[in-house]
Amino acid sequence: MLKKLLLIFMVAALALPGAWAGHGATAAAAQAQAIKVGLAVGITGDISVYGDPIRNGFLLAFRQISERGQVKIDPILEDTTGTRDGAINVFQKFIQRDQVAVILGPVLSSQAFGADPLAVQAGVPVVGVTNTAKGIPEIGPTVFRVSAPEAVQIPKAIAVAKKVLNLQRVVILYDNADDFTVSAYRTFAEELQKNGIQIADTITFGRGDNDFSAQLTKAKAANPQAIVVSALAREGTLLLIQGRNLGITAAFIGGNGFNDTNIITRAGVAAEGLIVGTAWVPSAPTTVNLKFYGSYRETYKKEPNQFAAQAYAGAQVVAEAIRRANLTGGEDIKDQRGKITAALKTIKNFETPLGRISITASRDVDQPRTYVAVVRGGRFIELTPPK
Ligand code: 1QQ
Repeated sequence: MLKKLLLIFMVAALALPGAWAGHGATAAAAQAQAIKVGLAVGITGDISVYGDPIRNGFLLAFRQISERGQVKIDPILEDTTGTRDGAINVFQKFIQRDQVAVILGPVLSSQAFGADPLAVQAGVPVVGVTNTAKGIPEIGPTVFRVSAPEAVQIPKAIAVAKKVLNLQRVVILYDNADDFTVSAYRTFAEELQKNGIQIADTITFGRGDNDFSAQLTKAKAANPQAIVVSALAREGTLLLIQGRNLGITAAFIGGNGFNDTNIITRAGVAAEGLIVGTAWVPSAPTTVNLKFYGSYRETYKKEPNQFAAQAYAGAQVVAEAIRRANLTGGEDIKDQRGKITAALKTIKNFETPLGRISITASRDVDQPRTYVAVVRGGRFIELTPPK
């Protein structure tokens, strides 16, 4: 099991240039007590493929922020596993035992719907970095997210896929046991209808299933041009592999659950041609993204993915809110939580690897530039429709 990880950061004497250039609160930060930030991540269990890059993104950002020395942050990492109860337990520890000032996470929307209400009740700000279902900020007045919701991403993916594949007829396969996959399924169905694309069949499965041959056989029989899949990574990977083994040649169009390079590694050629809406591409040519991409590869000896980039962005946003809140660490914990909540609302046009993002009046993210990607040659590349 993962031990509680407690990093007490040294404060550098001088602020370094970069995303924080122009702010000179170094002396105040040097005097301050560290502000506790809870990181709720599914490190073990069926969502560990997501948890690994998310943890890495958080820790990389906080290490770089501490090196700049403008805010003093004590990140506390806890494993939620993949369950709703796991997230609830971690939130309880963070709120009561650790007395954190702000929480980043949890990974899944289904976990957020269970755990975020505890934070709302205690007045603790929560910033979701990967929750994309409808209704996340609406959980309560201290809930924010930096992850572009599926309601924004799916319409773009369908519009591009329609042009690229001349899409007229699809089958939908979705996991009816998870809040995010159900929410994304509804958005897919709505969007397909709006675009006049026929849904020849709608077939369900459940999180934890291993054998999808019945569903895939049914899907194949409907002879679609594409199979639209709303799934988490584990089931999504199995669906791709088993679908190709059954001789399905139709394209696969996936939701946010597929935004993971591990799926490509595991599914191999079965992942080729997969189309997804994505909040990040490695090639985004901004200074902050190039720095993130390079330092992630150098630190972890692997490629970052969308989730790592979103975690990094979320940690940046939280650190910036702490800086703006002008905390000394000596305040009452209620005061810290309230001031960080207020400061989060002031984040506008803030430079991250996702581009310049803003927190809207309804505490959702406004991310002007998002992408549609396709797997080609074992990598996600941006997919642009023919003119
Ligand atoms: C959600 C998601 C998942 C794919 C996050 C890893 O988007 O649960 O909202």
